[in-house]
Amino acid sequence: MPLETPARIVKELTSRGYNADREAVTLLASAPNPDSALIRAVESAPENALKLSVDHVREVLDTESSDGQNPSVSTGNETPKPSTMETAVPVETEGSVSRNEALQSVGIEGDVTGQSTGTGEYDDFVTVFRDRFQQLSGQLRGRVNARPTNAVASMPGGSDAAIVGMISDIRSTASGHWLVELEDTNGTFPCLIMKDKEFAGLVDELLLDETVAVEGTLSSDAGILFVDSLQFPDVPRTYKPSTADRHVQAALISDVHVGSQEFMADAWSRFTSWLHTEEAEHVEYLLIAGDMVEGVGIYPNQDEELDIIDIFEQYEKFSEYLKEVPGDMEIVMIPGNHDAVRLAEPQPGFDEELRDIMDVHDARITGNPSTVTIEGVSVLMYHGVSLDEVIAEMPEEKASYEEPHKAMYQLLKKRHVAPQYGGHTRVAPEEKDYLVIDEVPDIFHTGHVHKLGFGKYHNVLAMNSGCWQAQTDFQKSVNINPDSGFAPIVDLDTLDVTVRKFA
Ligand code: D5M
Ligand code: FE
Ligand code: ZN
Repeated sequence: MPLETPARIVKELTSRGYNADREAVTLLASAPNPDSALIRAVESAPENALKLSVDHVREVLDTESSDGQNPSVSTGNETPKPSTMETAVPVETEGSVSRNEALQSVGIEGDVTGQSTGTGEYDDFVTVFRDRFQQLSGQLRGRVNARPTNAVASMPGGSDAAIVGMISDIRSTASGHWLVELEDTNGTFPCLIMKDKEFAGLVDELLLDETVAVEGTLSSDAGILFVDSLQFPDVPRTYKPSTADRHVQAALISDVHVGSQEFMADAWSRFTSWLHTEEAEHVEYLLIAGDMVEGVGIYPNQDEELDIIDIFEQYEKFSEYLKEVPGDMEIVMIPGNHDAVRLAEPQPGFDEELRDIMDVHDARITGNPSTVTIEGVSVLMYHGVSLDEVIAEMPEEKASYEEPHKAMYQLLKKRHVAPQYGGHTRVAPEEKDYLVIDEVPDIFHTGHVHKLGFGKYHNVLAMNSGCWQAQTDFQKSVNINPDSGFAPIVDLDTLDVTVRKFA
């Protein structure tokens, strides 16, 4: 497993109380027998040395190659057994790699934290829906010559007309056509999509409450619009994402689930050890898209699978794991549905008490969703609860657990992270709709479904980043087969992705 060798070497060295130069680690990793080389290097290290130098390692390797296999070293096991979390010395800022913190930059927008105004009254729901409609219809208005529904109703029969509205109903007719009711601030209007239209295949992508534009011809009594074209707010096909102007990378992860018996501590520590190696020297950002901990009382009988039953202790343990991340990396995190913040979206970032527990690493804590700009690249971070619904509503080829990024494409197309109201996704009423995707992001990062999948939609990188939890009994019962222990790494200068596996 050559990829993991530097990580194991760093881990092994730190568990023995040593750091090493980056080049020293690389040299050890490339030795014919890294295990024995490492042991010899440690055993022959100068007294009081805290760090193995590259010269020292070179010396060891030279003698090793001249006297062949070193008889004093047992090589029965090719791979040194990684130490357990409890015995590993957390490596903070003194890893073998140093990142240029002076160049790092993070900006945050669209964060509800501290801005929440909702009281939960009916009027607040009206306000948030009006804001959503205003924002999304604004995106569509320039493209069609739309009129309000009540004005369309008084046009002469047979006229051409266009409407921008929210979908309030979708029904199939006896003859297999589709009747879609659109609602705007003036009323509703029925629109008929004939099954033989070339865009009829788009009907199965439609979700209730999303905003679309239609153009067509009115029936002779002006009571219905025969639709000739259907448009989504969408991302322009020609969208040109911004990229970093230096070679710098971000690790995009989510769903750590500390506190669950299935949290994969070994995979996590292999990941964080790897972050200390030369291979990871350009990984300067770690973005975590929610579900830091397993939480309590999230689903029936969850307590039977909890390793830590106290929610605060779960966050304390999580922050210990966070300490393993090199101190010179920037961390940004948002909450998910297992975290101890309100479930309704937008979710504010963690409260003071939890921030205090998690302040070990100076991580930036922001709401779900939020747009985080790193090195000029905007990343829309959203936990992803609505993905379950998109997947449930759409045919397999358009959105599935096997290809979660395709469900993300749908959210980009609808320019809203939770288009359908009233299902799994609970929406909190606010003065503005934080869930609208007002600006096109360069990267869209979600988690929640515990599946790794990524791809480009109109040049936007959509990344669903898997999880750090093995399959739970509960997931087994609902047939969820998670992708655990992967860390997708994004080059911010090209938006290329490399997936690293640590499980
Ligand atoms: O969600 C992990 C995955 O498990 C996600 O796709 C939702 C799914 N899940 C969670 N709860 C349920 C229930 N009650 N029924 C069906 N599927 C579910 P996570 O947020 O990590 O629990
Ligand atoms: Fe999760
Ligand atoms: Zn989740």
